[in-house]
Amino acid sequence: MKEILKLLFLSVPLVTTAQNPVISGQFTADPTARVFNNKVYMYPSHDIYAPEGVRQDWFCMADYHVFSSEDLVNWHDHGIIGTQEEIPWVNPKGYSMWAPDCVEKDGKYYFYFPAGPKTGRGFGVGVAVADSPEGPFTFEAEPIKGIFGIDPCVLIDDDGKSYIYWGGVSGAPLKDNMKELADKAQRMEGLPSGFKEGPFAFKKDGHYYLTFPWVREEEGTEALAYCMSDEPLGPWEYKGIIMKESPTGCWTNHHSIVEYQGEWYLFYHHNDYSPSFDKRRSARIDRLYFNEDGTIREVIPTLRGVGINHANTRIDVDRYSDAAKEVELTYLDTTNTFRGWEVRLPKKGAWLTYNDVDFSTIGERAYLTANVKADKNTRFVIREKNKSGKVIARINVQVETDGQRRRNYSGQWFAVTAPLAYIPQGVTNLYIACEGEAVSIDWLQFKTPEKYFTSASATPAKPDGEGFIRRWSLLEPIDKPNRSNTVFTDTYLREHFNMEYFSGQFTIIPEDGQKVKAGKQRLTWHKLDSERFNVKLFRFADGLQKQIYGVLFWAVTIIDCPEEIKDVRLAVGSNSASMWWLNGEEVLLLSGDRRMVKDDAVSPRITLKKGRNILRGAVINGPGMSDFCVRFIDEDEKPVTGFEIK
Ligand code: FUB
Repeated sequence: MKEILKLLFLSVPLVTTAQNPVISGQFTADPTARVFNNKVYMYPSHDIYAPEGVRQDWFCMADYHVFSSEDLVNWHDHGIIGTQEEIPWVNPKGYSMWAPDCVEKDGKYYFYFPAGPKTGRGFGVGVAVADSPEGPFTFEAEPIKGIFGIDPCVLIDDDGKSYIYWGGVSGAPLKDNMKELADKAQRMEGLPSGFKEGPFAFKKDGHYYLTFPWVREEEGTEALAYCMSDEPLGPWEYKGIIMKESPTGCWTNHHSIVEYQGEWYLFYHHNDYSPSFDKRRSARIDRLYFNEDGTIREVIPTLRGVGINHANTRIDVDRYSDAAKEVELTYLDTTNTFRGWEVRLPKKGAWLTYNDVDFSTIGERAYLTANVKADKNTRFVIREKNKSGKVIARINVQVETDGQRRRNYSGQWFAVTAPLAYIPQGVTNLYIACEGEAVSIDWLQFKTPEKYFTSASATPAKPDGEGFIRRWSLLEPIDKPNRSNTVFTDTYLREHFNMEYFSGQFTIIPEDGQKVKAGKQRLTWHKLDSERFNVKLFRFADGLQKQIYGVLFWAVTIIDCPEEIKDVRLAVGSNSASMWWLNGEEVLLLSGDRRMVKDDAVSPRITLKKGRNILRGAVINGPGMSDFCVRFIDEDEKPVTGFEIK
């Protein structure tokens, strides 16, 4: 069973994205990051909810996962690499698989981990070996002799010698086999007094660094601190703090430091997804900088984290880089914190910034979708970089009063869209500010509309290979509120399609850009070629920022036949109901709540006269998508293609 579960994890990788914490859906504490084969691998410990019968107020961990990423934004979960039940010396009911490490030597990957043993007390440190950083790992039958403690970390020096550090803090050289101590353990000298654990050692520019979580004040919590030395096992000189204690009181912190593609990163943890119990933690990443003399600058934890977000992916602006102090951050759902956060800009002028968004994939005519919540109509602006930066988009948040269309109900989440006034180049920072009443934002996404239409050219078109007519004059949607499509009976449709909405409705041969008045609406005709066999009316309306639901569309096209073509049938599919007229005569009615299906309905036999034939259609829809596909078929149900579309 365990094997099956393991396989399932391996074959259904979880891809998680961006910002801090970097993994959601599961807890990931004590993250050790290593670079193997040009990717960053993260080996965290795996906090879980304690099962019944197991101590509820303590750390609880039963297995390890490994994650990898090429951009520090998208993380791939390679699944479980070891469980407490399968490792020979580990207590299968210990739930004590604490902070691990993994290093590579001569093409083999050595995974080190602490756990409670089957017999005896305390912690031992085990090792497992694999040919790949993702495993499968083979576990040694016994823990490493001479190590009693937690949190192993291994440093491989430039001369190939390896050293292992653990607990608070001891160290020893490792034999070449990486599985045994080459000498006895020694306490590291020169470290500041106070509780320490989770050592992470590394070497840079000839300096050895020993970094560790440290309780520097009585009754305090863990800060991250470091010492430096010219020797791998010290003596050490205390240098300072890398990260201060958690501002929200998470007792532990545990970290690793890694260089990737020329930049340095601090991996650490915080109890973001478990605010009321700090023993369920989640991995975070922030940039780390060195001073010229090799000392480390303090890292200020951010919600934004690291990596570049592509503008066309969902950007959780609640994980902002910086914000005005009145900005409020809350969980979307306190019963499921993994759903993440929402940010509230409570008043006019409240702002936040979100750094490093890449617009290079955003094309012309782009627009923005934002998931928002508001009680009253309001507005917010997105500028490039800062308060006086260029306006990228201004978003009007209209809270619905009649509840008929987009369902933008007060106090509930809904999506709003706005065209982009300006498209930044490359990677830039966003500045978002409220310009009216309070507004909450969950995410933003920039989009370039897929191409559904092009302007019709002057050259006549032909039906496509299957006979579908793709050139049409389409009128912008007429407001025709209907809550459901079930009202579209023959009687309703005859009455409502034959009503006059605009003058010349049954005779007009519209010019591109020609305007008509339908009630209070002033609407424009657009002469278009559809990119697809089905004419996507929904996309037509959406692309023009017009209403998409509860609407009536009118379409006209001109069929030019070199000869009379007898005994053809008009074959139509539409979403939803539609009616079609050829040369002024009704030829087909599609009633009811329809989906668009090719040749869903066919007309009686009709004749296409020599020369110009005017085909006119009207499509009505309540909620949902609207589109149609139209062709003529002959008596053998073959498409008729011997005409031009003008
Ligand atoms: O995750 C369990 C323990 O908490 C780690 O081993 C310590 O470093 C602390 O983070």
